[in-house]
Formats: sequence, structure tokens, C-alpha cells
Amino acid sequence: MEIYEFGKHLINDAGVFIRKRMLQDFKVDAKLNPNDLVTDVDHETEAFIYERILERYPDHRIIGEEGHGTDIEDTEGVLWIVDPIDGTLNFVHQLQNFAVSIGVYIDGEPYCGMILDVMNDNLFHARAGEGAYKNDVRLKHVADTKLAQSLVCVNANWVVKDHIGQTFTKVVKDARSTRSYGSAALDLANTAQGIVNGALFFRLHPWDYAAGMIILAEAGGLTTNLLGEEIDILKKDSVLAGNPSIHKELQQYFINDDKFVRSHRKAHGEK
Ligand code: 2AM
Ligand code: CA
Ligand code: CA
Ligand code: CA
Repeated sequence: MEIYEFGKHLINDAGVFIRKRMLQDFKVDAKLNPNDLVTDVDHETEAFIYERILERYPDHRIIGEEGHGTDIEDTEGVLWIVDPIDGTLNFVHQLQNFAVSIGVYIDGEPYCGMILDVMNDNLFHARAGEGAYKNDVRLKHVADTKLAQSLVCVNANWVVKDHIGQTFTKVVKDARSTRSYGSAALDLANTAQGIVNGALFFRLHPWDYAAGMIILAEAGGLTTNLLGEEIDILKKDSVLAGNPSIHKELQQYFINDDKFVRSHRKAHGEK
């Protein structure tokens, strides 16, 4: 079976695994701070995905949020980038509104991406050059929109942050309104399916956007960092995603704000 087909089966199986596992008790631990949670189910799902990939493709490499592939520093060969549960806080508090996200890169080039909205059982997927899909339905290209008539995904945490909050506040004021689903992968999938027009994050990790970037690109959208620079798939960065028009409009808020640019360079370094 081909990688893309295998990946779609795998992510659906991971969804079945999570839905069954979450009926039993699971342990919740704090990672870096009391609001940064991880559960047994995150770890078990990552192990499930990791083992299944290596069983089929022993020479592929895998990076996962919960500890796999921490030594990987190059993009040679087939690289799977996995977030077993994106939206762990939603998983813990709501038992819904979380996703599995899997992106596949070959020699550093986007190959295919899958995002499973686990409790709604909706699979967003795309292979480079072949369009993006929600289940079996091909997604239309995202429509160009102006910020003033747009819904954009922004997490309030960025709006209240020192140094960068003022810039995010301007975006929030100028947008028609904001949404935040608590899962970056679902924010990107929702941008691809056009129910929101863009999504902005000051800091994400590769597993948060590896799949979403590919799916959005295949739906005609753009993803860069907030300064309009290309994202390195091995590094954490800020993310600006949207239809081409709003992507261009939103970039100006960040690029033209010296204080923001300085804070961004401090957090993420020079490109
Ligand atoms: P996670 O649930 O896989 O940890 C909203 O919380 C989004 O931001 C989710 O996609 C979440 O991924 C991610 N996220 C959580 N904590 C984060 C952190 N400290 N830095 C960057 N992204 C984070
Ligand atoms: Ca996490
Ligand atoms: Ca994540
Ligand atoms: Ca996660």
C-alpha cells in the first residue's frame, strides 16, 4: 500500500484507539507548567502510531510531540511528523474538539498530510499536487477575503502577552471576529475548509502544523511565519495561515511593527 493510503488508514485506526481508550480512566500530568497537560492517552497513541509506521516502513523516521525522534536534525528520506492528540486541554476538559495530526515529508518536501477530528470522525487529508479533501469530498479553493469581513483564529493568550499582545490586539480589532478551537491542527483544517479565513499563532511546533500546512496549500491557502518567512519543518516558529489575500494583509501588521519584529527575533531567532 502506498504511504498516503497507509497514512489515512493509520490515522483512522488511531482515532478508533483513542475513542475506545478514553472510555477508561487515564492519568493527567503537567508538563512545563500547570496548564500544559499530557495524558496516558497522548503517550499511548503516539506509541501506537510509531509502532505501526515502523512495522510497515522500517527505514522511515518519526518525530512525535511526546518524545519520539528528538535526535532528528535533518529531513533526509521519509519523515513522519506526528501529534497524537492536538488539543490535549480539550481532550481533558471536553472529551471532544481534539485531533490527531500526521504530516509526511520526503527529503524535506511536503508529501501528504492528515488531520482527524476524532470525535466528529472527520478526516482532512491531502497529497501534494492532488487537492485537499474532507473525507471523500474535495475542498474548494479558499476564497480571498479582507480582514474586516473575516473570521480569524487567534488564541487570547497571545493577545494578553507582554510585548506582542499589542500587535495581536490590532488584528483582533480589525477582524470581523475571532475564533479559537484550542487545536492548532483543527484551526488549520478549518481554514482549509473555509469556515474561518485565517489563523495566527506566535509559537507552534512542527507537529502542530506539519499536516495542516500541506492540507491548506492544497486548498489554495498560504502558510508562513508571522513575518512572512518560510517555515522550517524541523523548527518551532510562529504561524500565519490563510487565503492569499488575508495572508498578505495580516503580514503587514507584524512586519511593519518594529517592536513585534524584535520580540519575534528574540523568541525565534534570525532567518
Ligand atoms: P497540544 O494540545 O498538542 O499541546 C492550543 O492549545 C494549541 O496550542 C494546541 O494545538 C496545542 O497543542 C498547542 N500548544 C499547547 N501548549 C503550547 C505551548 N506551550 N506552545 C505552543 N503551542 C502549544
Ligand atoms: Ca502538548
Ligand atoms: Ca499540538
Ligand atoms: Ca499534542
